[in-house]
This record gives sequence, C-alpha cells and structure tokens, in this order.
Amino acid sequence: MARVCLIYPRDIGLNFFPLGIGYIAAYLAQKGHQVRILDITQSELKLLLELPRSEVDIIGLSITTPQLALAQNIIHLLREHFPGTPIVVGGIHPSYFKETFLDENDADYLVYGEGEVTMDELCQAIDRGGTQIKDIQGVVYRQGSKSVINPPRPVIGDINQLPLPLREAVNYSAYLQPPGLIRGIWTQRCANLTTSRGCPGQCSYCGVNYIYGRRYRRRSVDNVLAEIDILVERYNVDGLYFMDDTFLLNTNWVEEFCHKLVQRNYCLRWSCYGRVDTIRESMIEAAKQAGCVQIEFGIESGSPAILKRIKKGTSLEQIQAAVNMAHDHGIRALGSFIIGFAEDTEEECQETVELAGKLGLDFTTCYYATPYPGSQIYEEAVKNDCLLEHDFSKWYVRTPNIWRVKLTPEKLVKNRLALLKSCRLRNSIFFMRSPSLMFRMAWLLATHPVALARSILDSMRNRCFDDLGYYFYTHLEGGLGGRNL
Ligand code: B12
Ligand code: SF4
Repeated sequence: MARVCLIYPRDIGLNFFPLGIGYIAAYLAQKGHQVRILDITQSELKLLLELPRSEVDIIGLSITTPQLALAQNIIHLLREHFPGTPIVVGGIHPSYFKETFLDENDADYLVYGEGEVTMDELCQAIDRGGTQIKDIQGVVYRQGSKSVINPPRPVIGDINQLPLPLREAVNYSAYLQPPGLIRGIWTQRCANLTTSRGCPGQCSYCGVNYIYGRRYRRRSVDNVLAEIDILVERYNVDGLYFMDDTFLLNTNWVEEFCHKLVQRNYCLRWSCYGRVDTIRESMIEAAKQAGCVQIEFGIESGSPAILKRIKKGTSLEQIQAAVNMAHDHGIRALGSFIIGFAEDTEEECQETVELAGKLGLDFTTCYYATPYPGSQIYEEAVKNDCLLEHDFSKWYVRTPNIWRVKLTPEKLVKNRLALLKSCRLRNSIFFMRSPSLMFRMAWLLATHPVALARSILDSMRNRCFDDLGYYFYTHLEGGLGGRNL
C-alpha cells in the first residue's frame, strides 16, 4: 500500500476544512494506504520542504480554477524537492481540462470526476510499479509526449458507503476557530460538512454538475447524524455549516433530519444553502426548531428574462416568498446576485438592483458573472471568442472584464455599486451584530498591515470598497495558520 500526501492549495484566508481532500484521504485510509494532508497557502510553501521525502510515495493535489496559480507553484517546488515522486491532480479544474492539463503542467496523472475510487485504484497501480493504469476508469496519464484519457468512471451510487472525511489527519480544531462560519452568530466551534452530491439544477454559470452530474444523491439521515455525533463528541462543535449545493431539497428528508437532530438535544446552530423554489413551509419550520439560523439563497437576478436565460428556473414571486418564509420563522436570509451575463441589458440590470433593494435580505452579495470552466457560459464564451482574460490567476468574481459582455465594464461597475449601496445599511448591521467577528477583523487589520495595504489597492483598482474585507482575507495568506499538524 502507498504512502500518500494530499495537498490542498489554500488561495483564500477562509478557514474551511477541505472536504474533497478529506473524502479522498478517508477512502484511501480505509483501503489501507497511509495518508497525510497538507493544507498550505503561498506563504506556507516551505512546509513542503519539511515533508520527509522517504515517507511519501505519491502526492495528490486538489485544484479548482481559483487555486490553479498556487497549485502550479506547488507542482514546481515538488518537482525540485521530490524528483521522481508521482504527482496526481484532481478537482474541477483539471477535470475540465483533462485533454491538455498534463501537457501544460508538470504532473504525472490526472483523476477526473468524483475521485475516491479512482485515486485508490491509481495508488494501488502505482504501488505495483505502474502497471494496468490503462484499465483504470477516470484517469489521464502520459504516454510519451501525449496524454491518454481513460473512459469516465460512473459516479458512486450509494454515497452512504463513503467513509467520513478524514478530519483526524489535520489539526481540526484550527478549522473551528471563532468567529466560525455562520457570519454574525456567536458559534465558537463551527464545522463544515455535506450531506449530498450533485444538483438537479442546470444553471448556466455553474460547474457543479461537471463533477457530480445532475443526479442528486443524498446520504441517509442516520449516516449524516452519525457524522454530527462525532463532530459533537470528538470536536465539541456548536455550529454546523452545510456546504451542499442545495441542502433544502426534498421535504421528507429535511424534516426527518431535523426531527432526529432535535432528539439529539445538541442545541447546534446551523446554516445552509437553499433554492427559492424548493423550500416549503413545513421544512422551514422543522429547520428552525432544529437550530437553523441562516439560509443562503442564490437569487442571481431580478429580471425574469435573465432568470430564464441562465436557466435558474425560479420566479420573482418564489424569491420574495422564500425570503419572507425564512424571516417569518426567525431565520436570516442571505442572498447573492450576479450582474453581467453575456446578453444582460442595462434595463435588466436595473431590475436586479431594484429587487435587491426591496427584498429585505439580511446580507447581500453581488458578483460579476464569471464563466468558470465547467459551466455552460464558459463553453459559450470560448465558442464566441469572448474571453478577454486568459490568465486564470487574474480571475476574480469581483473583476468586471474577464469576458466581453453586452454591457461595458463601467456599466457593470455602476450597477454593482448601486446594488451594494442599496443594501449597505443592512449589510453593515449584519456585520456589526457579531462582536467576535468585529473584534477579530480589527485585530487582523492591526496585525497585518501589508495585507491591509494590498487590499486597499485592490479595492481602489476595482473601484469598490465594499470588497475591502474580501481582498483582505485573500491577502491574509497564512495569517490564519495552524491547520497543519
Ligand atoms: C463550499 C464551496 C465554497 C466555499 C469553500 C471553498 C473551499 N475552499 O473549501 C466558499 C464559499 C469559500 C467558496 C468560494 C468560492 N467558490 Co466555491 N464551492 C463550494 C462548493 C459548493 C462545495 C465544495 C466542496 O466541498 N465539495 C465537496 C467535495 C467532496 O467535492 P470536491 O471538492 O469537488 O472533491 C471531489 C472531486 O472534485 C475530486 N477531487 C477533488 N480534489 C481532488 C484531489 C485529488 C488528488 C483527487 C484524486 C481527486 C480530487 O474528488 C473529490 C471527491 O469525490 C463547490 C461546489 C461543489 N459541489 O463542489 C463550489 C465551487 C468549487 N466553487 C466555485 C467557485 C467559482 C467559487 C468562488 C469563485 C465563488 C465566489 N463567488 O467567490 C469562490 C472562490 C474561492 C476560492 N478562491 O477558492 C466553483 C469552482 C468552479 C471552478 N471551475 O473552479 C464551484 C465548483 C461551484 C460552481 N458554481 O461552479 N466555495
Ligand atoms: S447554481 Fe446552485 S442550483 Fe444552480 S446548478 Fe449550481 S448548485 Fe445547482
């Protein structure tokens, strides 16, 4: 069996436990491999040099598009310090670029799609001397100067069979530091987890289905509760952040889960993502009783025409009803909007700005439409030769000129600022209602002057001081360290 080191390139300061790597690690450990996890920012790259060379047979890296630049730096360093050690890449970015990734980057193998079973089979094959790799579904490998793409692997049918993410491979308490993940709520130890894979939606800007497909697979209620038992008993958590793309789906499941969670009497407070068209009164009532304090809705637009074009499948009535329903049950409603899809007109953007102003959300975010690889709009942008920025390291959902759209960057900036302005008071109240978050922000600002200066420059460059906090966290690099053992 192989000794595997899985690396998570952490490009943002946010302290989420990397669940993808955690699941791969758990599956490999279950199959008898020895696994360690390294979660590193750019400024922590020296940790790579501390890895004992003789104890690592295979290195795996998890890569989404925002993580690409840091991942490339890591691969470069690994090649110098671990010559001859096979490097495997996985995650949505290499999965999408499976035809070209190995040619353009110095990695040996690529696992595309859902990674657990493929990575185990690949590690076993490498351990046996590299034979039979051609028979492993979901792998891309090099043969001479070309990449060979093996057939895809079907997704795992019953995800209850997967072992729980290997949190014990890291200093997990460091991921639970205050202010926790539920913004503005006093949870001291908040854990992230996921209960499902895939999403039945087909939003044109989203890449989720590229990895998991449209079939929604959900763990059983008891399987999820067993994970929560461990989180409470072993790590003493008091908050949960469900990272499912759509947690509030299937009323029966949510209600059963909530009722059983209440019986546990853990008094946890939790947050989740929801679609405005799948929530139901009884579901929200049960969620409230079980400790739900916050629902994040992807609202995206106030224009019915845009909602249709991006295949969101929701209506303005459903949006308002969902926000009201959350509020009626004392649950905070957060919403995110997107401005600047290819065909958006000025009038349609105005409708979005107006809706954001009147919805009464507790916290509002707004980004520019960004055609991430894996999404339908990326395919269209490439086909129509609309990409203006080809260097992924410059891609920010807060940068208005990644691709050419109908509206000029100036108009996009103007509309986004107008939207954020209309929500600034509520956003500020939301932020200020969290003393722990305020205290921590003030402390970080004072102790990281370089990150502060760089974030002010970024805000000026992108003409939006609402984003100062985001840029600051982005530049924090290692300031929230201590995650690795
Ligand atoms: C939670 C989440 C976040 C969180 C936390 C992210 C984090 N770093 O942990 C927050 C809110 C911070 C976030 C932010 C953003 N996110 Co996000 N996020 C997600 C979400 C919903 C879940 C991620 C997750 O935990 N998945 C569960 C695990 C189990 O799946 P997984 O990581 O994909 O891993 C599996 C496979 O990919 C593969 N695999 C992964 N790594 C490896 C490594 C090896 C070696 C192998 C063999 C296999 C393998 O095997 C794993 C198990 O099967 C995903 C959507 C999704 N469902 O994945 C989007 C997603 C990853 N995010 C996305 C985007 C665009 C963003 C933002 C740019 C959005 C924004 N508005 O700012 C930012 C960028 C942040 C950043 N710089 O990284 C896109 C990425 C698209 C792309 N091409 O890269 C996704 C896919 C959603 C989408 N709309 O398309 N995100
Ligand atoms: S944006 Fe949300 S609802 Fe739409 S496909 Fe992606 S995960 Fe599903």
